[in-house]
Amino acid sequence: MSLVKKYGKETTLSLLQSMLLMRRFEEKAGQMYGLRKIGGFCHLYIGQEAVAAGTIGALDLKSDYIIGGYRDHGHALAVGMDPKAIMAELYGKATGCSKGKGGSMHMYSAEKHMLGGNGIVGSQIPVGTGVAWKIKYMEENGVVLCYFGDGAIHQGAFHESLNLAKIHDLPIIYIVENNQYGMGTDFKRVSAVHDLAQMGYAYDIPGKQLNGMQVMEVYDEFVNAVKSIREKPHPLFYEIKTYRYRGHSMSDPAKYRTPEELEEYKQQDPISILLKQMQEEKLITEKEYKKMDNDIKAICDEAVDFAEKSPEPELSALYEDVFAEA
Ligand SMILES: Cc1ncc(C[n+]2csc(CCOP(=O)(O)OP(=O)(O)O)c2C)c(N)n1
Repeated sequence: MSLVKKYGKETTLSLLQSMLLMRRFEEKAGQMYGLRKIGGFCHLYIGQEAVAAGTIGALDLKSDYIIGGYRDHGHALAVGMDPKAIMAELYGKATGCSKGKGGSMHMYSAEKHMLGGNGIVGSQIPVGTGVAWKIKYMEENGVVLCYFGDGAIHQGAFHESLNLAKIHDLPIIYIVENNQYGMGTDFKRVSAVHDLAQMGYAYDIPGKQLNGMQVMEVYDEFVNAVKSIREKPHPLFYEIKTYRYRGHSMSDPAKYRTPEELEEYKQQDPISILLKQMQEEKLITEKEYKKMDNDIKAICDEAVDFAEKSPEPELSALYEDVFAEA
């Protein structure tokens, strides 16, 4: 049975909707960045949507947590954060999810268990491991999904974290989103190991490679992985092969790859693939898809309108949220 059939209309529609929201939101964000409405860094996730949708779709965010790197708009949308608060954060407005003081790399929501948005490459790996330790210590039932790029996998903190996670059997899934490039560098030029799924084995953590353009494969795997961790806590490691259509950030012309390569990946677009699979199983019509797309575009327009009309943070806000009350 196909995975689309196995999971049915409700689940597949929600995965499609989640990916489409990420895509349309970021197209809009890219456009607003071009108009200089958004300043600072802006790392788009376009092309990688199936990773966030497929993995986060398998969670229960009442007990589970996610933490990631600076390419975080997609994850923030996938956990259900308000697109208005995310757009306002990009605009640096007081109504943003981090009060306009974080920007693109610091999407955060305590309510949705989205622990960021971290700008230092690899810094989320020990922090996520710490959250998994807290879950185990407090005898909770949650799982942490910790995302990072292929550029983060050689950080010392990665190795220390995996070692600790295995020693204490922590409920964490490490996910390397291998989009094949760091900041202008093909990962094969900087990585002694090219099959990154192997990296967990050095710490006796099972590793697996997934196709990050096939959302249903990612989702199916994560439904089972999360279930196995809830039954008995342990760490897991996944390399999810994906591709970003845009440059590293808005200022990257992406000259390190050929137009043909980019085109080849666009032919495996995760949204088009799921749409086609759903159409084949008669789970969506062209008309329903068009309506979904228009509704999502309206949500993104509304987010821009909200951000435009929101106030700048007060100057005094500079001194707030610097220290936590103890
Ligand atoms: C510790 C540290 N070193 C360097 C940087 C600058 N930097 C930002 S992103 C990046 C490349 C990361 O690539 P990857 O993890 O593969 O993620 P991608 O951008 O491809 O999603 C670098 C070197 C940083 N933010 N932190």
